[in-house]
Amino acid sequence: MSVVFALATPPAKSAICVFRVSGAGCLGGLSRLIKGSEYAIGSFHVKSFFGATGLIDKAGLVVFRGPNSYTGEDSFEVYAHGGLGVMSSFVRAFREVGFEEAAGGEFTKRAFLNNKISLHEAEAVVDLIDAVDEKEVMLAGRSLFGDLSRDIVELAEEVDLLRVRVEAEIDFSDEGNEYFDESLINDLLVVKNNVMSFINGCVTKKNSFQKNNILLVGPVNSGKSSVFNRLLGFERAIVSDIPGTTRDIISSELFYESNVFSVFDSAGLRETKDVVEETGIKNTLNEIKNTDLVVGVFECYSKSVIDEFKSLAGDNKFVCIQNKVDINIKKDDCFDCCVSAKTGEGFEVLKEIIVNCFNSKVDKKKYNYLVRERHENIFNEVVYSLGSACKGLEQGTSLELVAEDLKNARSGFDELVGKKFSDSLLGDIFNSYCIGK
Ligand SMILES: Nc1nc2c(ncn2[C@@H]2O[C@H](COP(=O)(O)OP(=O)(O)OP(=O)(O)O)[C@@H](O)[C@H]2O)c(=O)[nH]1
Ligand SMILES: [Mg+2]
Repeated sequence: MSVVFALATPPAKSAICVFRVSGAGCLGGLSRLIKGSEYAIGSFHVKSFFGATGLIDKAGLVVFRGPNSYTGEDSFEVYAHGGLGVMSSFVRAFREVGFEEAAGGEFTKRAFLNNKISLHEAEAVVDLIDAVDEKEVMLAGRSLFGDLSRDIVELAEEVDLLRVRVEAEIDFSDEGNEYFDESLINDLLVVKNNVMSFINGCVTKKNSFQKNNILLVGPVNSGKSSVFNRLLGFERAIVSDIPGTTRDIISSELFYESNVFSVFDSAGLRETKDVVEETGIKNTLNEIKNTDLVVGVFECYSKSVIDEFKSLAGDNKFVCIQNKVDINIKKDDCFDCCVSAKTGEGFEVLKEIIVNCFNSKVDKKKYNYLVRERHENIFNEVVYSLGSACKGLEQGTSLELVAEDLKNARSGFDELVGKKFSDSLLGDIFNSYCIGK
């Protein structure tokens, strides 16, 4: 394979930038770049790097010898000063010695092709990089560093053992013997249950990292934008005492106690003849349907008004808060929470209420592994094949068909870890990677 290089850190001014280079022959290019080959494998060195125009930088260097590297190939990493000019100079110098720019995910793809990691581990690498809070890190980390591979191998072996026994039965009956091992049916059910409990311990990104969308709604001027800003901790939305200030839906991310939420501010609802405001109100009404939690912001208590907003929220969770308690009498018994966007009073309680609203069953259940839709589809096929094998044994259908079902189940496990794969599958997986990974 060719020698590829990539900037593994973002192309932005920073203290240090890191380049990765991998591929047979890369160390020859390195000798030209550092004018020598005095380095110990796996040790950190500081070396002068030269391009066609002279010295580029004195930079850190670690050299790896395949197969003891991330990719399984000879490779090296350079830790240079993180200036944009330095980065361009390195890129030029790498090209001059014949290195090619790596595609996204190239390094991990090579690691997979060189049997350094399995396919699902390669997928978990992306999930770990994409993780934006501790919960996501924990789940992605379990798939990457945990026992997922071991569990899959064990289940595949259990299926293999069953198939061997079924095939022995086939040979046996070919020899004219009538004996049938009744325990096979029970053992097959046990394996199927083991597979089912393994699957129950898996969660997809869609379900675990469900978007926590929060929409602030309420009458005009109730202080929605002020509550929005106070939640975020900065002035994102325009606040004014003119009713109908907010027209567009404004959104921002809120990080709280290792949770991430998307919070949306919206136009206050009222009868209006203003065309722009009317559009804003329509947008609010549409957004209510897409949200997970609707937070109604009110200045004072009116059952009919609150009920109206509650009914707009439909099946979505609805939290009703009183704002401006610094100038109004608190109505603790009528609202879920009383706050003042002006002073910040009540916001810790409000954030707790929000977090608890998202403490869904996904959070309560302890999942072992993060999986993808690809895995889910394979799980379905495996369970279907095992079910069909069970039925076949119970109904006394041909043992050849039962063996075939078990073979199909086994092949699903091979697809999971990447023993069986197509080029298009690899393309789908690695195209979502960032350059340099
Ligand atoms: N005293 C006090 N004033 C507040 C509080 N929150 C908001 N206000 C004031 O109420 C007025 C309206 O605030 P906004 O946050 O713009 O209200 P809004 O609900 O977004 O208004 P629209 O976008 O027009 O629907 C502004 O003058 C704010 O300064 C509060 O907690 N206490
Ligand atoms: Mg507003």
